[in-house]
Amino acid sequence: MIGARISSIRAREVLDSRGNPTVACRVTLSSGASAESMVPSGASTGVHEVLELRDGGKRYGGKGVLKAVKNVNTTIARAVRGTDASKQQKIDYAMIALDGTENKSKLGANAVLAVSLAAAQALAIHRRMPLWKSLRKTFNFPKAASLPMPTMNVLNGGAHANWSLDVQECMIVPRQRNMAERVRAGAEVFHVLKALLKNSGYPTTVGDEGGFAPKLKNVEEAFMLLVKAIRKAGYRPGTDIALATDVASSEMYDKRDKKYHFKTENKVYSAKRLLQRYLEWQKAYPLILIEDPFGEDDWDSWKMALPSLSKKSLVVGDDFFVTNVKRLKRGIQEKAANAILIKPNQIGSLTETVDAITTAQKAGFAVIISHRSGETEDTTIADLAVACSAEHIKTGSLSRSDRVAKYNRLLAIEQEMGRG
Ligand code: 2PG
Ligand code: MG
Repeated sequence: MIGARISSIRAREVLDSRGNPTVACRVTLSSGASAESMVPSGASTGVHEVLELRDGGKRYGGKGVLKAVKNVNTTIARAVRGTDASKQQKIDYAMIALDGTENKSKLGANAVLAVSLAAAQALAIHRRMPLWKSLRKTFNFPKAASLPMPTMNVLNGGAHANWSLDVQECMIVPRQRNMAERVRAGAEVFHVLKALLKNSGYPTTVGDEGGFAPKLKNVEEAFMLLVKAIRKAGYRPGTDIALATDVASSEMYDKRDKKYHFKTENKVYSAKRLLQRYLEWQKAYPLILIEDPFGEDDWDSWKMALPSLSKKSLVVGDDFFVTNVKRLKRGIQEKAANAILIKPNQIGSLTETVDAITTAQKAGFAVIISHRSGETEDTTIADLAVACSAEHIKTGSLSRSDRVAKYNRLLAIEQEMGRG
């Protein structure tokens, strides 16, 4: 493509929403089109994720990313410069080959993904297209573009909020017809919830993903509060706004006794007993999505639970699949889940991310494009969700610019699609 050759690649160290260093990368094409990406970072990371390269030592408590930055500016830049940015697969596979490891530990997945995203963003500018349209052109997604249903994490727990709740996320899922109405409904419930918490004497400070983090009695109380807030805001629970949860149960699984430890509630569950509790939640609340109900290597429990759990909810693998096609294919074959959470930095390149998305879609799995708990102002996931017509996007609560940036981008995309 004329003018789309990569002429320069330049990475630098910036901060994420938790104040930790992360990689930013600017890619400039021969036409002059130029864009800068920033990569996110997780806290409750899956053991099977690719490696995020950190410097160690004293700077930033060991979390510096100068090694990853250097890898971009030297090794990767030398290999990728001159490549046509419309050949995303070629760029990504060149970096994968250069790295040569299973988990991108040589160059760092944060280095590789930063280049991968920036190349796609610069190409969109070169093509004079919004990113979602350009991604569709590059990857030829089979389904028509569509706006995802947001899953909004308004009550934060687990590792994101100092274990105020045993489950990591209690989310609301506005189901209105268009994005502007979904964002409005979400924000209205968020503010009603804040008032409810305040009136009951709970703190209304927010956790890493912008949701409230009160120390509630148990998960049921969290769901009850959400239903109350939905009603009070003038919406019908289930019909207008449903519920979702990320149990993030790998954080609670103990390999020694093979049980799930709800530390805050002081309860211990076998997988069978835990499934019973999930089924009770489904009976009492409009719970349409359950993420990581079982541990990342507890395959038998996933398989045991799917037939009953999937009657009312999407059963979503996050730490379980880690956006990895190999794990996903096993999950499809063994009937372990019916949906996948997609996080580009779990696998480390756009091409591999899209591979996971299309593999999932072919198998009839639902796709949820997701942020990380450590985020930046980069909004690529909003465009990706629309481009591949994901059923859902998970990008936090209705506060903090790192979260709201993605909702604002979805609002802009709705207008770009001529639907705003
Ligand atoms: C998750 C994510 C995002 P983290 O578990 O789904 O909400 O958290 O980025 O900390 O892995
Ligand atoms: Mg998760």
